[in-house]
Amino acid sequence: PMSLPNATLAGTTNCNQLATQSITILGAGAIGQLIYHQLQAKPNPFEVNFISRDSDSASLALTLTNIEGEITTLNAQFIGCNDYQQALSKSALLIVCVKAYQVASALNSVLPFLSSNAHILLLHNGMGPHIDVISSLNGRGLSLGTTSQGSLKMAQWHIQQTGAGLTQLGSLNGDVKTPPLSPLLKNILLNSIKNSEWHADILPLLWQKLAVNVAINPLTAIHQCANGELAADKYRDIINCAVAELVEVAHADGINLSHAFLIERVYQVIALTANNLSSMHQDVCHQRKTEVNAINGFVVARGKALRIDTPYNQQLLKQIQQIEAKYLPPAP
Ligand code: KPL
Repeated sequence: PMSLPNATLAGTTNCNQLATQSITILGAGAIGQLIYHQLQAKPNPFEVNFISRDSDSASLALTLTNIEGEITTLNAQFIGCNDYQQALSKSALLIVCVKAYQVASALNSVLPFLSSNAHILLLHNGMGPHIDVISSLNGRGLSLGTTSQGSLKMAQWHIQQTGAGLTQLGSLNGDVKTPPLSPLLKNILLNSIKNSEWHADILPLLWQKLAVNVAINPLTAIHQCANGELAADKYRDIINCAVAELVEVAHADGINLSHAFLIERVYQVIALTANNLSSMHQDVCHQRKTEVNAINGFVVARGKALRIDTPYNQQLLKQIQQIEAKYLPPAP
């Protein structure tokens, strides 16, 4: 790693600031690995490493095949459970790239050791986990993001970037505000992650992305089809109604969205990703737990809290839960 630039150190008397010198990634799946490669591809004064909660420290070779077909292999430091307390105490930014349903438990297990001025960035499909974790952050900053960068695992430590995609990052600007991400770290993220943008108020954009996932993910998983097949007329009503419910719930939650705009967006994504198998379809095919609770389940739960009926999302949620029940052990 390069040493911290003078600009960062000038006038710094706070030992904590001097001690926070790394960017830590929690979750080494396809997106975590892609972000790692992107952070390492540009000059970066911070050391970038992974936290590995259930194994020993190790240095592993990570390979990326980018969209142009170029191959890069980098040695990445994985800090194992015996060493991560010290590593976390030096972390300036923790990027959480685990599945939506793992966010709360993953974060709770590292928070006691995380530097008190570290910032946390959650990057996952769906919405909701930030509501569960925000009260445990002890004054640390929280940002949220969503990415449609395509990243496919060719092998455990070899990913292929399958699509350029957009990454939208930003701050929470609702009732609960947290300290902002430092300009230095924000610039590092925006310079490293191609096609990324920062929004002062990220929640409306997360709701927009949720509308796409609410429609496409469960239907492709239930009907075991590629995204493109949802352009058929027979899915039009259910897509319209599921998105209409989301618009109503978001509105009651203080976020105004246009149904017509979102429907247009859903059909654009269906066309642009026609050959893709959605993440939920893939989860079901591989008999993995899906993110439905953070997608349709979030609309249902927020709807309940705000006294709005969401029968279409409820039905989609139930159908996915029934599929999962065939292969997942019953919840404790
Ligand atoms: O985000 C996606 C997903 O599969 O989770 C879409 C946009 C639907 C692309 O497949």
